[in-house]
Amino acid sequence: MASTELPPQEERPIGFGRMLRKEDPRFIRGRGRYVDDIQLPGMLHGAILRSPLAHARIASIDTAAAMAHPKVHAVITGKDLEAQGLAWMPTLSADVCAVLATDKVRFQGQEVAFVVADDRYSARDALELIDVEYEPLPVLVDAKKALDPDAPIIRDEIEGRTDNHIFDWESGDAAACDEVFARADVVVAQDMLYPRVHPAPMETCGCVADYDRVEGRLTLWETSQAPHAHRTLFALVAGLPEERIRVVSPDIGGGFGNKVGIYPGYVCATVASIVTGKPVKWMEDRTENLVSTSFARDYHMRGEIAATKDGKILGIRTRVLADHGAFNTTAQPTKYPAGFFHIFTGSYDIEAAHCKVTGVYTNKAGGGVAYACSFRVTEAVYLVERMVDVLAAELGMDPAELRMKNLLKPEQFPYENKTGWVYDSGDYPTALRMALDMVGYDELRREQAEKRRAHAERGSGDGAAGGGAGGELMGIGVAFFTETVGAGPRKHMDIVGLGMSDGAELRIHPTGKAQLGISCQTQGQGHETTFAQIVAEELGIPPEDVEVVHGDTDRTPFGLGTYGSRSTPVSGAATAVVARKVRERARIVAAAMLEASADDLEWEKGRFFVKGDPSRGATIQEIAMGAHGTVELPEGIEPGLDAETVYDPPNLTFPFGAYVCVVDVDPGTGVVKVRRFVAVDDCGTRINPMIIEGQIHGGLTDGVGMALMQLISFDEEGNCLGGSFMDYLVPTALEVPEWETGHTVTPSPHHPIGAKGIGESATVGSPPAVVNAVIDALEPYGVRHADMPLTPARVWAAMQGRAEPP
Ligand code: PCD
Repeated sequence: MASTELPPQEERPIGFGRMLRKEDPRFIRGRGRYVDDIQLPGMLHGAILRSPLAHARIASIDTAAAMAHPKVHAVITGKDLEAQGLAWMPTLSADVCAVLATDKVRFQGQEVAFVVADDRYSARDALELIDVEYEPLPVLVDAKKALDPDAPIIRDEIEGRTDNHIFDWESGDAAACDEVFARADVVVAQDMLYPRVHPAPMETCGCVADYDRVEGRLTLWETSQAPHAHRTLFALVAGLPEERIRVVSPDIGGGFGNKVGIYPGYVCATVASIVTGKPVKWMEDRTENLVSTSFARDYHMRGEIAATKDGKILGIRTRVLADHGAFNTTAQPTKYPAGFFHIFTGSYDIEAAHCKVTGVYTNKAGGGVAYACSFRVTEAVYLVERMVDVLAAELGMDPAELRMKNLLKPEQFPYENKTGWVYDSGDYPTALRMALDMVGYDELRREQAEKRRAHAERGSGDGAAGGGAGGELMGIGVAFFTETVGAGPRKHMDIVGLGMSDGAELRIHPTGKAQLGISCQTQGQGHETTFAQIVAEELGIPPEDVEVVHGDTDRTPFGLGTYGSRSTPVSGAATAVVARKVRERARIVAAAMLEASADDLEWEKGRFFVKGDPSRGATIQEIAMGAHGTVELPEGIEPGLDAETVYDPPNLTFPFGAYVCVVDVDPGTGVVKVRRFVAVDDCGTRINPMIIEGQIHGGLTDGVGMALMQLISFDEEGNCLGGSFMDYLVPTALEVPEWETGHTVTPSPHHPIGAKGIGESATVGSPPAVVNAVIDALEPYGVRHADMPLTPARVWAAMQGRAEPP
């Protein structure tokens, strides 16, 4: 079957397998319901006044003219919020962040005032009537200068603060590293930047806040990847009773980590609703989303790798400077300020590893979220996969062969790496071999050798200036990655004190139809389908008959939300467990119905029958009716089949993959064309291969964007240069090849159905594959590294021996 084909309707799965997404009819008919579709009677509209300057003291704010606008209902400033103790709010990372600036602004685009008007146009018009007097301050843009003694202090509102230092964090064993580096034949080092990028979901962030003054009840429709966590934080921050807060995440137009945090707009809209007594909608525009909401990455890394001369990797160490912007609004489990960066040992059997990460403030938007990445795994994978290629170049070894030599072996699992992660399962060499076979690696290397010969003959040196002289440069990039997804065991992981377990509730109606309530939130991944498939697999109720409820705190059990590819590993496990509980209840009911002992019953998908007499049985639908009907149940057994559970994962899951990218670089222009891309992924048991492929296609496209196009940069004054899609380039079908995907299946031993996450694998694995390919293409020019994004200007500069374009 071709990979995109679906089985015919009569073979559709009652359980795992390809099936069309249950949610798609409403999306393709334009019936999705996003936050901005919500219209409430009497609803007002909010807009945010943002700072044009990156660092400035606020001398005064005059709101009189805006207040006088006939359609304006309220203008809220930091001073107003201060009176309620709401001018600052806690971040997800033990810092505070300004809701509306009081003393000064700390990045361009920071929230300064909130206007509430009859409609969004009037609200925006009135922003221009607010008069803010700023006194400019020196601006800190370069993270490398953040700790200089003469650097401007960004967070001088914090008592006693005299620098821009946020944290130092270490993992691994520095002394053990020193020892292996001392005895290694070869040591290579490389500085690299994983630049600031932005999740840029199709739908920007926004909310509708509706505070009922009589009932004291707040309903908040939000673009949130974590409705339950948001409700708890709203209760803690605003002092509202948690049972009177309902957070609803309706359809979400992409999250990618951008919708994990709580943004000032949500708080302002809530305050505005309390003040005006009316529902208030706030939706940001594209530029607001790009300049003010959570960015990702911005890791300045120095990697070092030590090896023997025949290519056995002995140790790896890295020093990282992390630019967190003006507020530490990154979202990471409390114990790990650098997220899961300490999985930078990658997929290799390494004797010693050490990392040290230093976080600093700069005059940029705060963040450092896991954009399609489980808490900084992306940075870690990029580091190690680039370093392996740098080592291969130094040793003159083929990068695929060097990887094969160092990959963990199947018999080493479960494997504890040198920074304490226990990889659950894997068969790495098989995946790499499959990827190399699929792409025809040896043949490609032959083609490349030929092209390089021709190129050299025609004189590669002046190719750059000469517009195509010497022909195209061909590059082949290999990357192998291991992820750590499914955060996570409560004993190790929490976010602001909330343990990372997830609940699930399963109701079985008398007619045998089911309703599953889950705490995670789909943003496009297709949970309404795949979670129904998990129930179907466990109970034999067709997925069409299982309604999946999510994204509404009033209707679903508590849990930490969707990010870090945790839904399948945690909520998916909860779903399998709760379905098994239902099955065990069904066994007792079936025994009563069949007048047999529960132990004498056997289960086949969807039906219990008496051992040795398959004709005496009851389907799950019959049992459901029986359980709700008048069947006499044993002492102490409650009627019905409903069950609930809370799942605390014993470990994370460790999906992995082998990627090969082929590029052609035009030596005259530096334009990179991705010719082919082969991705072999392993996410353990596959629930819906069609959805998995969709996830991978999307992630690969994102990865090409990061590697070649996307960048949020700033000028010396802190002006954001990536504030629109004219400057911040997101990839389209034109920039990407026809993806070639393959897979292996190595189930997770501790997950009830053996599944691992997949949502972020491709964004994690593809940037190093693309960059490795481009650097490989530039081999005739002696290029060892160039930083992303590898735009034509940067590639061309690298060919001239320069790090940056002029
Ligand atoms: N799956 C299957 N099987 C397996 C796994 C998985 O089937 N084994 C599927 C599921 O079920 C779903 C999906 O697939 O449906 C995914 O999954 P996961 O991996 O678990 O993940 P989740 O949690 O669900 O999700 C999340 C992710 C993330 S994280 C991100 S970024 C992104 C992804 O997801 N985002 C998004 N993807 C996506 N897609 C779409 N469409 N949209 C969006 O937004 Mo972060 O951290 O937030 O940054």
